[in-house]
Amino acid sequence: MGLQANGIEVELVQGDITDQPDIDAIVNAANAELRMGGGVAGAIHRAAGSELDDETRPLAPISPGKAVMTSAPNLPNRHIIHCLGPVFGVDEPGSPILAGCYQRALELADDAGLESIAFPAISTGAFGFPMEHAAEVASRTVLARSGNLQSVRRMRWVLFSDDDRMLHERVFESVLNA
Ligand code: AR6
Repeated sequence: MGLQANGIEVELVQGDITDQPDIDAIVNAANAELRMGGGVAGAIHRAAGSELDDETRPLAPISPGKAVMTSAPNLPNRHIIHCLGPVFGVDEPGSPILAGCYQRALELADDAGLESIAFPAISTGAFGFPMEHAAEVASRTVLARSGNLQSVRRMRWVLFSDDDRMLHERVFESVLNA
């Protein structure tokens, strides 16, 4: 389904973050070492291969709430933006740290002149954030930050299950249409 925030298109789809060929930058739910992991980081590093490790090694480690950008070897996108989300209940305060991830990723994409960016639901897997709470943080950050963007015109959330997509649809609709 399609929503808008300050004239920017916001899409919520069910799918795999490594299969978004019409998007300039995909976001990785990274670990601090920017290495292969489970979930999103596993899928991205598996698809990208060792060329990605060569790029990320000198940029690591990063701290919670931070993001760095690399190229996207062997993927259909121009860039990967690696975000380290907060571990729920450990990296506190969790909500502003998670909001910082989204904000920095949007800034990096915008500074690079990119038109489109696709996010997974950062911190909602291994890092334990409740999905609804994370969706509220993501949608509020979009609402707060989308007015400052110069080049980004399209944002997509790629949710792994249809239940997660429906939950995001409900939360984003209520925040963006309030
Ligand atoms: N495409 C889209 N979403 C996915 C995919 C995929 N291919 N795979 C999983 N998800 P997670 P985190 C969903 O654990 O919580 C890693 O091991 C998943 O269902 O990838 O930020 C890293 O190495 C969940 O809703 O990220 C870190 O150590 C969401 O993406 C740590 O986990 C995020 O799940 C990061 O944990």
